Amino acid sequence: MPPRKIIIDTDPGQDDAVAILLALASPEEIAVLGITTVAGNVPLDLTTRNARIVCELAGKTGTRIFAGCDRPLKRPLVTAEHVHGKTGLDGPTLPDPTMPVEDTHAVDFIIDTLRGEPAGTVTLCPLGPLTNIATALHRAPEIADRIQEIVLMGGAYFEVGNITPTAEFNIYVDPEAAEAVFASGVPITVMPLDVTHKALVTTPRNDAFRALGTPVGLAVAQMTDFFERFDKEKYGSDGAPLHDPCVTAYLIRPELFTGRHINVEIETRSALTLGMTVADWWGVTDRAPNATFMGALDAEGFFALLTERLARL
Ligand SMILES: [Ca+2]
Repeated sequence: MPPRKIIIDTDPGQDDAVAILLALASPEEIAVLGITTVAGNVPLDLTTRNARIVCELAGKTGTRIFAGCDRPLKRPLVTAEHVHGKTGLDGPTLPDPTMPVEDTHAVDFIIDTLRGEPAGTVTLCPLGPLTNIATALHRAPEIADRIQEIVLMGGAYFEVGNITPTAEFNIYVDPEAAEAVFASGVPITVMPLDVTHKALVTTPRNDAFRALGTPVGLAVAQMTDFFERFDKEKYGSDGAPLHDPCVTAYLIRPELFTGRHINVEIETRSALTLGMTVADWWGVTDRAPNATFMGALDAEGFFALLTERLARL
């Protein structure tokens, strides 16, 4: 099988960084056509900068990076420096990036790529708020039929929320964009907090990254050290959840994940539950299924894959 062609849409973020590294380390399974950036964890200038830093860390300076939307569709931007630090990539000390950003806007790149590649051969992998994807679908509705699949990190059902009591960050930041994407008819696979909170970087797992003895292994260990302090305090867990790498791991080893094909709707009006992913896990409505919502993860298999692939960079 030829590698699967993907566009990574991202707001790095330490866990975005690990997701990107995993994809770039896996050319047999994944061909990264481009990385598009969006405002989310930190503002757009920083997410774009961080995407370049990560590609340079991986030694993949030929990767094409496109800057996208700098704010949500209808709301002011909410960021998450309290989790990711001031730069969004706090932890390791990495050099200022020198590789270029493409002149084309991320939304134009997404549209042009989907028009140019054979229908059904390009997968979109959003790791941040869905602003770029929703904007592309709005501007060129015909691309919906050409997208192979959208595999995204966002939402929660049993874990409910992380930025509010009922909402996960990526969906909360741009709920109107999420609503448009979930209504698009494109096949969607969702990695919610229910799964990503099972991808915990325990001390032995982080030691395994560090023990790779490479710049990538050390940087990943330092990134995880930085942002796990937040989750340890908040949840009392053994380590930080690696949210976004669940998306790229799924493309390589889908059998590590199990879930249900269900209806998922996005709350856009309630003050209390704005951005909630209302997931009909138990099938109590007759609303049509529109997403495969993951619920379980083989965490040992996930970390074995991640460590093995990061060792290649
Ligand atoms: Ca992210």
